[in-house]
Amino acid sequence: MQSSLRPLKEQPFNENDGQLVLTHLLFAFGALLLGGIAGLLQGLVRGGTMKLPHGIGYYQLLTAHGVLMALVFTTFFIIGFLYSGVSKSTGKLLPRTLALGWTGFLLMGFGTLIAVVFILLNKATVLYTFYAPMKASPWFYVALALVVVGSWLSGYGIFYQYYVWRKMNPGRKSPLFSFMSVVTMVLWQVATLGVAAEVLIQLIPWSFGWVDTINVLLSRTLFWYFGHPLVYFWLLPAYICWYVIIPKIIGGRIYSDSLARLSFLLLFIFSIPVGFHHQLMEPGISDFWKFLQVVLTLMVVVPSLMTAFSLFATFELAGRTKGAKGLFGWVKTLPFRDVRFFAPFMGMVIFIPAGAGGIINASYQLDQVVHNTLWVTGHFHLTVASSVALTFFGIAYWLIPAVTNRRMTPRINKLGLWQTWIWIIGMFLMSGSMHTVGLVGSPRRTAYTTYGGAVEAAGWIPYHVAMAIGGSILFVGILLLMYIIIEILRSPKGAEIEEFPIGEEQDGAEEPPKLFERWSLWIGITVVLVFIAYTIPVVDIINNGVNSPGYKTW
Ligand code: HAS
Ligand code: CU
Repeated sequence: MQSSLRPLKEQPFNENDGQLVLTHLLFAFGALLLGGIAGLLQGLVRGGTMKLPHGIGYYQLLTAHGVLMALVFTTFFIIGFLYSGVSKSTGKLLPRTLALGWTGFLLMGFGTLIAVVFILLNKATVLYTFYAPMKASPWFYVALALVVVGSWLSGYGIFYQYYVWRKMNPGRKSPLFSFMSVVTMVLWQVATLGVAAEVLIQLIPWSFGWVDTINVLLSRTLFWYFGHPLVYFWLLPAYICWYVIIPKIIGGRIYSDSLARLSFLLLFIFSIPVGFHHQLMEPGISDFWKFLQVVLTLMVVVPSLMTAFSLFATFELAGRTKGAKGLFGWVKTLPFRDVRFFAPFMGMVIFIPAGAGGIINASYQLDQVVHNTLWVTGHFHLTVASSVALTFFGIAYWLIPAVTNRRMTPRINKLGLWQTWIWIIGMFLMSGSMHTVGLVGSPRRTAYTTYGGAVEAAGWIPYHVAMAIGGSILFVGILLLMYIIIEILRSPKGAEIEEFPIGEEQDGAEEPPKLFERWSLWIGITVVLVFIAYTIPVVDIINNGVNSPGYKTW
């Protein structure tokens, strides 16, 4: 299944659309490189192997790493990827869609630049969750607001394109890719209301000194109202690849279009009213409301299990049509030497233990053991930094050639396979150590310390060293990725154009219910659930929350 053997008769990708997509992707990978440098250094510091020069702080690097990786890399990549698929599946982007996409990009890009400058000036060392009462420069929060507003505009572009497509195609179900893009962006609109409220109503007035104190618990609650769906905003585009792209690459069919749509709708509904599972250990929220949100958290696991089922079905059916025998014979028919498949596939495999770790975190009592330890850091390096990141890398290898009308060469394929292996090995070491040492209590968000020679803490050091080694291997993976991207962009635009793989359904598949595209219904259910899960505790937090002045802890 090497790419050199694939015959291609692809139509050229519209040049204007391609430019918008490519600009987003390159910005994302630039952020990944800078965030990777910060990650490498902080890993080495925490492992006790180096000291930072020129007064650079550990927490300053940690902030840069988190903001650039978790917020900037993901958001820019996702918007670029969604626009590419919307263009591919609904036809070339309309002028208004393009205008919204570019305005969104400029606002987000400008916001990112300001935020990074303030982090580098050491005026915003508040980590990527920017918890109050740590107080950054007000311009850092203004910058974040710009990023959010920019991403809203990008979302409106996708909604507009979808709206026009549906008007012009009455009665037809929308293309699966565009439907999923709309769900992802609707989720994002509803989720970002929380962080927008936190930033605009609380953080900006407080950091400019217009008010003296801030309700800390309210700010964290608004943050996590946003922070949990944020992780699904990262995951859903990876799921788009798994549901829509992968079937085509493996020469199979989408197992069920209706099941895919339903799982996206369930992910949307249940991913929002669950933010308290990040605040299980926080005082000031009563057990009942935490418990209710834990139940909803376990509900949001269901559509991921549906996804796992659907993927296994796709793989097995594809294998059987190729003549696979026995219970697991189909595994051998999968194209492991095609990086477009292999990188996302390893993301799926890793998502099995990663998801199991999430269920542990969500289990109220177990969270008492792991909360604020390196276990949680291990959890999110398996989810977002492995399952999602590997999928995004696997997409980039064909998407960058496809939108620039180039070909993914066999050499790129081979380098991509190497890159995937390097990433897996680095992450196995790093995240494995984080999980293990977290279980014996090593805290997260902490610079190098020997805790005055305490015996328990001495036992953590070898794991921290293993984390540093894993982190260094991952950094090599980032450098190789950069090399691959440059190599792709330097390759000539040839007669053959890389395929944009979009899967098709099984023959004779049933139409999805019309209800699936009645957005008022799904948004309505979500709003009702949010009100049930949040109204009483938030009123309580507003009335009884403790107000605090700001602190500069760095
Ligand atoms: Fe999480 C903390 C619970 C999923 C990211 N999570 C975090 C943080 C991040 C994060 C960034 O309840 C830290 C935030 C911070 O800075 O404090 N998480 C969950 C649960 C899930 C979950 C229940 N998390 C994710 C995903 C993330 C992510 C996805 C990013 C993309 N998480 C928590 C909780 C905390 C938390 C608590 C707070 C902890 C604390 O104390 O602070 C679930 O959604 C997971 C469901 C997933 C599955 C797996 C399905 C498997 C599939 C693959 C199939 C494979 C195939 C291939 C087909 C049930 C779909 C196999 C083929 C073969 C041949 C083998
Ligand atoms: Cu969560």
